[in-house]
Amino acid sequence: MASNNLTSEKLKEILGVSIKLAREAGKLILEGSDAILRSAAEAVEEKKNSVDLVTQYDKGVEELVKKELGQAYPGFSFIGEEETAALGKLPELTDGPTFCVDPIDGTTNFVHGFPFACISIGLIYQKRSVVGVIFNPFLDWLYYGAEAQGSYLVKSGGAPLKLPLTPARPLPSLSQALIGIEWGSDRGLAPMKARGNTFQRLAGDGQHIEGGKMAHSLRSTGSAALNFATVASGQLDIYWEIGCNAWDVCAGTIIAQEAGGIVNTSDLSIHGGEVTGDASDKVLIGRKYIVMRAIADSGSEKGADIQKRLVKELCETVEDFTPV
Ligand code: LIP
Repeated sequence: MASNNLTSEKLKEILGVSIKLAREAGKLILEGSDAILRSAAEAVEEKKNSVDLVTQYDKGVEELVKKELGQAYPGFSFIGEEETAALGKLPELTDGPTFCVDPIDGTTNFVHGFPFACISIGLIYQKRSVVGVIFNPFLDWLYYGAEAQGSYLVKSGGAPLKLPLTPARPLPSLSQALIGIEWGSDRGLAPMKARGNTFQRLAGDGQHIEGGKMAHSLRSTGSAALNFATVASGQLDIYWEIGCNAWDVCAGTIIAQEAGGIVNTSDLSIHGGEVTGDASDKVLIGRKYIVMRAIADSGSEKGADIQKRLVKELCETVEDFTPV
C-alpha cells in the first residue's frame, strides 16, 4: 500500500493538522474575496495569460500553509501552485511524503465572488495521494479523506457525512451522466478545438453529431478540486479535464478513491491502453484527468468493471491535446 510506512495513526494526525490549517486559510480567503470585490483590479495579476489569474491572497495563503506545514512536518517536501509558477517547473516527485497544495483553487471564481473556490491540501506518499482536504469557505463545506479511512463532507460545522452521500447508484452509460468539464486557461486554437469537439460529442445526439453520447448535461464549476469532491459525493458522475495540475487534483484523488470513485488518466497510452485506476505519479502530474463516482453493480457486471468500461469509452470520446 502507498503509505505502509506512514501509519494510519500518522495519516489521521496529518489529516487533523491539515483540516485545522485549511479552516485558518479559509478565513484569509474570505477576507481576500471581500477586499478584492471592493477594491480596484490591481489586486489581480496575470500568469501565462489574461485568464490565468493570481492574487496576493493566493500567494499569502500558500506562504502561510507552507510555513505551518513546514513547522509541523519539517522532513516533508512541499509543492505549491504559486511557488511552482515562480520556479517555472514542477519539482521532481520522490517517494518521500510531499504536501501538494493549491492555496486557492478556482481563482477566477474567487476574483469574481462566485462561491466555488477552495483551498486544496493533499499529501503524496510513495507517489500516491494518501491524505486530502478541500475546504470551500464560501459555503463552509469541508471535504476530507485519508487512505483506508474513508472520506467525508462536513457542512457548516455539522456532523461528518460519509461519501458518497447516498449508496452508489447505477450508471448504465455516458448518456445518463452529468459530466464536469472546464474551459481551462489554455485558450489557443488547438486546446479550444479539442475541448469544443469533446463537449459537442459528450452533449450532442448521435444522430446529428458523429459519436454523440447525448449526456444529461455538462457542468463547469471552475475548480478542479471541487469537481473531484462533487464526484466523490456522488453529485457529479464524471469529471474530465486536460490542463489542470497535480495541486488541483491531489487532495481530490484520495477523497474520490475513498468514496469508491476511480481516478485515471484520459491518456490511455500511459498505462498501455488499459484503464488501471492506479493514480500513480504519472497520472498525478500528467495533467489529463478523469474521475468517476462509485457505481452500483448492475446485473452480472460489477460496479468497478462498469467504471473501467465507461472510463475507457470516455477516453475514446474525448479529443486529446497537449496542455501548455
Ligand atoms: C483552476 C482549475 C480549473 C482549471 C483552471 C485553473 P486555479 O485552478 O481548478 O480546473 O480549468 O484553468 O487551472 O488556477 O484556479 O488554481
